[in-house]
Amino acid sequence: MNKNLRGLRLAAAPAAIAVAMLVGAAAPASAWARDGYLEPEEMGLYYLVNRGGCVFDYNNNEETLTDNQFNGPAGCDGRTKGVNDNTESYWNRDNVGWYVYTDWKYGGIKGSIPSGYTGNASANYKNKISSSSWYW
Ligand SMILES: [Ca+2]
Ligand SMILES: [Ca+2]
Repeated sequence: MNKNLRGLRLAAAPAAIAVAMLVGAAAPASAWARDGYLEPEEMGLYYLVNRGGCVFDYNNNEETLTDNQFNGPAGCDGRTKGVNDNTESYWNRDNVGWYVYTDWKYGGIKGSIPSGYTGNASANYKNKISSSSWYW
């Protein structure tokens, strides 16, 4: 998938919502970013080590994480807490790579998380990630 196709995918989401409403179907329980459930084509930042606690799932650049909070999974540790400077592990379920940064607006120390990679944040990143952007 090239960058243009990715843009199309993101732009297509509202259309999918409209179709679901037209047919009266319940919104899918999965495949939506920021819903607290990490699905394929999403990048996830976890509140605790070893993919523990809540997860912040996203699939578009986050210039800052100060306006994001943990929403799920249901009953998870860390729910409603802020994501900024508050993540200890990650799992990239997206088909692209993701950079994480220790400052907002893609500043500070930059780390790369290849597609499919999961792990615990090293000392440089643990509870310090503040923005994130995807890459090929
Ligand atoms: Ca999701
Ligand atoms: Ca954000």
